[in-house]
Amino acid sequence: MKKRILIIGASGQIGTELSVRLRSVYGNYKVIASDIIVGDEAMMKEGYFEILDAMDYEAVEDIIMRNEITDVYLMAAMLSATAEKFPMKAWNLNMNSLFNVLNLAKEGKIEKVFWPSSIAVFGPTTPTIKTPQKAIMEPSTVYGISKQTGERWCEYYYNNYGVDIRSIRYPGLISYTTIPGGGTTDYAVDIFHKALKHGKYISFLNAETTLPMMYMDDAINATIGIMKAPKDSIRIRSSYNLSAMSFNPKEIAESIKKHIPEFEISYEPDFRQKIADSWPQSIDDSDARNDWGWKHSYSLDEMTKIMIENLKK
Ligand code: AKB
Repeated sequence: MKKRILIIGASGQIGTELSVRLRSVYGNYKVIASDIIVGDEAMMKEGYFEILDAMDYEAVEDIIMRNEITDVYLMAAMLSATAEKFPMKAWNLNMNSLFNVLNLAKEGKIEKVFWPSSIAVFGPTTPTIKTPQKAIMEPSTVYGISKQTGERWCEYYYNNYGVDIRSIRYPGLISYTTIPGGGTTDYAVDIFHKALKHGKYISFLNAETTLPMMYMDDAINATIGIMKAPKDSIRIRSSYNLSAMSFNPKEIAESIKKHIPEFEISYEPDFRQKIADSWPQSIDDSDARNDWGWKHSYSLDEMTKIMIENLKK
């Protein structure tokens, strides 16, 4: 069967880079990028792009049938900080978009689904260091509740309807192409822009707030890696823990100072501090490594170098 891919949420931070990479792997004409808003000029120009509302079942069905889509990457979501401000909007977007795709897969209209979960599925009662795949999950954020619920539904659709759903729990993601929107880990992207522009940054998280993080290339490799893995190797159908590095605002500032010695950071924690405090500091991702061969490539200093070099351009 020929592969035809649909990315929903292609204009976002992950969707933009995923579209570019999937087009380079499978060919431009096999990948349809879609979003409710237009995106990065290069991503839009390079291949097919359609405006699509992920919550509109008929529209999602139509684009899938018209393009004979086999694989869907559902990247549309409202992230943690924005979701605290608009709980019902976040719930509706995060859940309805998932049900639309799961139901189309249940009806046999698509073969394979990728849906991202997050470290936000964990909460204040979860062990924070090397958080295991299976741990207490009592998320205290709207976003976390939606992702945890989504995971339960993914597993249910796999167990009861045989839907080939694959998912990973992304940590905070850092990239230079597209600015993230509405997340708690977004400071780790913003800090590079402000360091280069103003030589200083006011962090909305305190100095010692350690969180799991990952350079975007690693996240894209993981996403495509889990989708390419043989069906039998995917033992977990809720979502896999995934890890690369952990750092706090003070540590990323130190890494930036190696390139911009005069860089200064100060701290003014806001409502996002509480969200960050409820999340793990580091993640045990041995199931992903053992089951489908996940491995990361980038460390904090390697990522810093790439971010600074590219943002300078
Ligand atoms: C957020 O900060 O909301 C996201 C996430 C960790 O899923 N980046």
